[in-house]
Amino acid sequence: MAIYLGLDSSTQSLSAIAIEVTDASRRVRFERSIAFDTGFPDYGTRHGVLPSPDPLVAASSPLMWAEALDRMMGLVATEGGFDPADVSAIAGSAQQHGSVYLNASALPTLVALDPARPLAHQIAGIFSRRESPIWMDSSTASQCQAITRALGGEEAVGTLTGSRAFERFTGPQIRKFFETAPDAYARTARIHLISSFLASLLVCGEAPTEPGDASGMNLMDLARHRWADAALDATAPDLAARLPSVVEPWTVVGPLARYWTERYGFAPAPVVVWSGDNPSSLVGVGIVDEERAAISLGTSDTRFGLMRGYRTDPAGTGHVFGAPTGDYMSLQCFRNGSLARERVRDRFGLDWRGFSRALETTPPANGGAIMLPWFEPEITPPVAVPGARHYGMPPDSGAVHVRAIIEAQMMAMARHASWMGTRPRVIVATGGASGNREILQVMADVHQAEVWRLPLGNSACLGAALRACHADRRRTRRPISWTEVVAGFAGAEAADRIRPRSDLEPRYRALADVHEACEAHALGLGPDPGERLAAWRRAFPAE
Ligand code: ADP
Ligand code: XUL
Repeated sequence: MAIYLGLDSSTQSLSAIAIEVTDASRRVRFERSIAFDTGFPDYGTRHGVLPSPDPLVAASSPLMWAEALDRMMGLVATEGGFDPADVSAIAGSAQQHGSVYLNASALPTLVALDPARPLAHQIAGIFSRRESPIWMDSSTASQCQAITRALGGEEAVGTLTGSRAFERFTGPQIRKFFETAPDAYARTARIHLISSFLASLLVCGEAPTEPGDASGMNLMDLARHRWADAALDATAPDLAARLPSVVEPWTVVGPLARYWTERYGFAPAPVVVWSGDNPSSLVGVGIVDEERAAISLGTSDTRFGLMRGYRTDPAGTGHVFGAPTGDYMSLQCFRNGSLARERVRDRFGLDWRGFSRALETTPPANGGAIMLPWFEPEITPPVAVPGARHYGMPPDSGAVHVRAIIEAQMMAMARHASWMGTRPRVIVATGGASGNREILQVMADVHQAEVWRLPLGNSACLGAALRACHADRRRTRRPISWTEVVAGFAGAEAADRIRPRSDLEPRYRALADVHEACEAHALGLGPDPGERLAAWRRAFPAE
């Protein structure tokens, strides 16, 4: 029997999933989440983010993430329902792009941790920057411009690193830190991604990163899987010495350190290099070929898929990351995901049941009501000045607003992912909101694809456990194919399938054009879409 532990430090919570894999059976032994806001109220986060007077700034506390890891490892040991010494390997994932800044005392402190005392008490002094910028930060526009200029333009940055320069990406964030706090930058010995920081805590050393998460930094040469000197030079001085190394995604970083084995009774199990939540989700939803795509409805909404060859988005809003399989993955990220849905829910005094009922009682395509739900600055398309925009919307109907936000989110995902070049017949849905079947029906109808819902909603965390399994089997010379790794947990047999209503195809195809026109108008790039909307209404009168 082998038990594999996966951890996921997301925007709002830390989760753990332990799976048991034998030749005959596969099952989940333990699943748990701790929400940061309620589990660690002393840090004062809201939805996992520290309050900031500047709407463009978003940061969180690396010490809180460490404390959460300590508490979760204790829960796995005491409530897992298995002997912690039976855990065969551990891997993890984390929200992407966020960075953690450590001073020179970090390594000696980690090496000397006392298993009798809580982790957070011992490591409070290892940071050269108390707060970590996270993916919701959009305060680095000038740094993005400077990096883009230095590297020869947007296309050049995209081709080299897999993405044009984005505000939330780690490189622009590092440049801002160097520009605004040069002394603290000088005191920084190591800059980690959140994933490599947490893996470093598990091995009490300096964990490397891997191409999946490293490609979210605007610093790695994506084709070569190594830091790109030109990108490092364009970002901050002496950066190479401050970054972790990049290794293959199945690399074992080291054994679980004495702090964890003595404190909680784990064996010194191999710790596999951690990745980002999106690459981890890719295998967590069972995507090991190009035929299916995935949509994650979490704090951010993301649409992603596996890519065998390397191609970038000509429009510049998409990303190419490394995949845990060693291939590439395409990804489109939307910032106004779950928190925007919650805004609409709360504005009309609904709970999630009421939200679902609104979707059931409103007609598909909503009589042409279009909302652009940019409550916060948006990533896709880039919107710096927040504010939801409405076209043809009755102002007071909660039900119409509910359908409008879901349809708009789905149409935006379908349109902005067209560069990926595949029109998947199956979309696997994951993330907190994928528990809502009515939302998934709209997803199926707008994309005209069958939507699969898997039994475990937290695919990033499951993906981490599956990566631990894959790496352990490689390590012990019993290699296992990715198809075999995901079977039983995220394969077709496990899915609840939601079919699209094919009669809605012309209606949504035409509405997507109206949505595009509204988006262009709202961005100042196109004329008033009133006439387009009226024409749509004539073509598809209310039934
Ligand atoms: P993350 O991993 O980014 O922290 P999750 O994937 O755990 O986030 O998703 C959390 C979100 O799921 C919550 O913010 C909430 O809005 C959403 N959610 C939970 N249940 C439902 C539901 N029944 N319908 C719609 N959304 C839901
Ligand atoms: C992806 C992105 C988010 C974060 C948080 O580029 O910014 O999906 O990984 O989940």
